[in-house]
Amino acid sequence: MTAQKDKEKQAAAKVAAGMIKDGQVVGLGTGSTAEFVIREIALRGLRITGVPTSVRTARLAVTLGIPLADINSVEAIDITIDGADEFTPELYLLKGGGGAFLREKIVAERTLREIIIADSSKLVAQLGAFRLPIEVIPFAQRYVEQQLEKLGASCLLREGFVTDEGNRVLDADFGLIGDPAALALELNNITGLVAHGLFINLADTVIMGKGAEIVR
Ligand code: ABF
Repeated sequence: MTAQKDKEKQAAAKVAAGMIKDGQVVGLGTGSTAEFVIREIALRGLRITGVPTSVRTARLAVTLGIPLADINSVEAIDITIDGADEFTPELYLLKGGGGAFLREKIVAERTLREIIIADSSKLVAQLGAFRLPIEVIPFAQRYVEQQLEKLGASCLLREGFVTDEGNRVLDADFGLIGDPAALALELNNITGLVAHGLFINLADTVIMGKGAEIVR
């Protein structure tokens, strides 16, 4: 199954790399799927400036010789290519399995064109089979857990994991999420909750493995 998934990730990565033009500022995603497109960018010798979504991605880009810029030094990001843990036909995303979702979301908000690449196992009718990652400041961990429990979730602390911003991650089980947009609004109002993995209206295109078909 992994070999098939890798083939699909590679196929999607090649199509996505074909959308990148020399001279662009390119958001570089995090995760195994995003790694395929970062390697493809280097392989093709695309002359871009990368904005990494994590320390892990920055290290990979540096080893591959891709020039990077600090996100606060660019006026706009032309295109970003990133992965996801789940996506729906409406292009709602659940992201964060890799723990980089705060920076991924900031890059996505600043991107003119957000391209998601994924193998076909990531397409779901409803988000939520994958626990929803929640980034919290340490001081607020128990408070945020209590607020999430009031919303019906059960939370697991991602043991031994610290985000690039020095925060903690709770993986929240809400069950299948009927209205991701409404849940996202609720979560945005919880003090101390720094980010969640629901990406609503942030993806412009999803390129899904198999025939690397473009979902939209
Ligand atoms: C990243 O890619 C994360 O938001 C998401 O969790 C991860 C998916 O990882 P993979 O591509 O390895 O399945 O964008």
